[in-house]
Amino acid sequence: MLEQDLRKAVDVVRAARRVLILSHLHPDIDTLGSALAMHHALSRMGKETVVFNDSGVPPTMKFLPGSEVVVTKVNARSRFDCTLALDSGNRDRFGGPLMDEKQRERLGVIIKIDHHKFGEVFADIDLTDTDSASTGELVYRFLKHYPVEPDEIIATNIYSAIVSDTGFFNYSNTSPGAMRDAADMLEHGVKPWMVSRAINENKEVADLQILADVLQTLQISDCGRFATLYVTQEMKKLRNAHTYMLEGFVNYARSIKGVEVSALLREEGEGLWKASLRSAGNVDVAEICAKLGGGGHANAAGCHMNGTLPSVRKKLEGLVMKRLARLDTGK
Ligand SMILES: [Mn+2]
Repeated sequence: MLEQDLRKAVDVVRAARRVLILSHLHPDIDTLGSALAMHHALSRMGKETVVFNDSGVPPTMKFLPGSEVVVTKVNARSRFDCTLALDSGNRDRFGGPLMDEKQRERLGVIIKIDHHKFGEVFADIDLTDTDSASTGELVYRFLKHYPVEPDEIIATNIYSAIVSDTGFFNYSNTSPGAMRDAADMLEHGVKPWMVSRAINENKEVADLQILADVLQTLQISDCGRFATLYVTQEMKKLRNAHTYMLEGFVNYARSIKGVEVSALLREEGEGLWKASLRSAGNVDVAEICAKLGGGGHANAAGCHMNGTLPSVRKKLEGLVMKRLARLDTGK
């Protein structure tokens, strides 16, 4: 992220009266926490904000303070001085008003704040920092330019964003900066055990039932380094399970000794699959997903794929094996 772009964006937001805040489809806690922290801070600065998410807030994220302000429709006549697009590098992933070129004018200056690799150029000001573990940290850095001290509401949203994207400081993206920012949030009133309970210990019976079903689909490559799980629409229907319940399932496959890459294949439609990949650290799965039109981080990435389940799995396995072979030969 360029310091001069950051300053420009800070000035644009300072001068803005009406701000549209966008978070990505099928939201995670980083995108929503970032959006809500931004909303609270800007509201306290006297600005009018609209917080939009095309998929709405999943029940598992309603604990984020202020989540009730999120709307799934933006009035077609509203105009904004600026629009903040948080936590995705792909314009398509925001849905809603960003999708329509004709509506672009009413969105004002578009500012992207993100930490994903291989993002597209769609914003007027791009504040992407791929070294940041979460967008929540970038929002905190941004807000430091204004005289608003984080209160418990802002702090809880930023803290939740950081812990969710670092897996409670377990993933390889965990950095001194992420921990320092999280510690700052504790100074501003966050109760970490409450966030942990809200994220980890708030399950429905169906959550465990669908997990049990999905674990049955585990398949490991002959070499033992690539593991897949899948979930069909039929399986979801049987348990009355929602997509948000599948969050984190892919990590079970990665947790097996010797597995370097895991994938969860989720059926989205006839022959259409959403692949979520996780790496144990050596293989850059963002690179693999970028080849298939997706994106993400080195250790967590995703893409869409077409075909039958065996063909999709075979294609992924081929790409993973190629990467592993290159690693083995040190190229
Ligand atoms: Mn993120």
